[in-house]
Amino acid sequence: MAFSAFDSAAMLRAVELARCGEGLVEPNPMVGAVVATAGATPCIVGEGWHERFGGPHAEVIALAAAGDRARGGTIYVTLEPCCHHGKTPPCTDALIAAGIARAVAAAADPHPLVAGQGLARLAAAGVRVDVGLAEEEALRLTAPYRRLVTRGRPWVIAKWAAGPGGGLGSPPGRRWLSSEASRALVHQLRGRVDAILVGSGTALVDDPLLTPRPPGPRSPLRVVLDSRGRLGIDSQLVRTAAGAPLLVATGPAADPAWVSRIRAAGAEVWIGPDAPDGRLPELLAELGRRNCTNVLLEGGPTLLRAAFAAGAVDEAWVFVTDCAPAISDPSVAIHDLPGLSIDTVDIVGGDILLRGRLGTSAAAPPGGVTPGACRGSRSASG
Ligand code: AOF
Ligand code: ZN
Repeated sequence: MAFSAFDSAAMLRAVELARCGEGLVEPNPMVGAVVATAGATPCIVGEGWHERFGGPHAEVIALAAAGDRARGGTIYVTLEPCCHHGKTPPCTDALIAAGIARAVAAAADPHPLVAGQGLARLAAAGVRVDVGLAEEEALRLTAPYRRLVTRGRPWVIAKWAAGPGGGLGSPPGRRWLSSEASRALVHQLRGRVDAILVGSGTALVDDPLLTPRPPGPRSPLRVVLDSRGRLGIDSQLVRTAAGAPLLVATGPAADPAWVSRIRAAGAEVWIGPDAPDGRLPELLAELGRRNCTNVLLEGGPTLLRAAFAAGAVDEAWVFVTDCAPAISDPSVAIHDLPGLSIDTVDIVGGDILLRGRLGTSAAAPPGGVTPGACRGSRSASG
């Protein structure tokens, strides 16, 4: 299928709109849609995106904006339209009822109740269906959703501060080494993920709160992987458990008296498998069962190394500071990470932020929403 320049522009606009739902729609996918008139000089008559979990889908919002002008027109949508009743009715029915003549989808929906059936339903109703335009962008956009739907585990973002050598995280006892601007960016990231995970060494030495400040669209579950049951009842994490959920993941050898004390303080204790190697993958599977779409791994070096060794990391955020190389653990460096490909390099405050994906992971391109992309885009532009 040859797509026109207008097709491409309309679909890239839909991708841009989809991103406006980041942090608000999960565990649903981010989806954007654009409705255009047909003919030699098409124009966009409606735009929309899935704005929040449980709310209307992108197509329905774009069709509402287009009104009667959708009849005989084309819809560009970043994900195959759904054909099942979830919290909202099937988008395929809405498209057919609106008289859409052509549907262009960037990629299929891996959801078992859709998986090609949405496109088939449209085709059976006489709608011309074209698939695969801007597929790479669409796959990146929905990579965390796809990870959850197809593998039952969340998308894992590993974040660490590194010296110029790129070593994996600062040793315990050193608080954030990067700039104010970097810290603000991390808090933004915290506010859009479902869980924040640290190892017990970091929890003991740094005594962190692990909350997004200021709050973001999501309130992440705070998780400590604490195999030996070392987290103190007087730690900031445990003391704030009543207000911000805390999950302490440990092993079967943990002292039952300690488990009881942690539970009595209002935290949840999850007891994983005996084998330490299996504990992190099992914990991620447990977070997947809880519908966590994105998990942020904040260190320290032991947990980060274990996560990389288990092939559990999908995306990396590395804040390279100009502090002395001695701040970072030289035993593992960025260039040792197999399959890490850096997508973006940004200057943030006084730091360099490298963001990339691991292995074959198709991450959402880091960087979030383009400023202004969501403003005033609902009404028809032509
Ligand atoms: C679309 N357009 O904008 C989105 C889709 O519970 P519901 O009704 O919100 O349905 C959620 C499912 O619908 C989700 O798992 C995925 O398969 C699909 N998401 N589909 O046509 C959208 N967000
Ligand atoms: Zn739908």
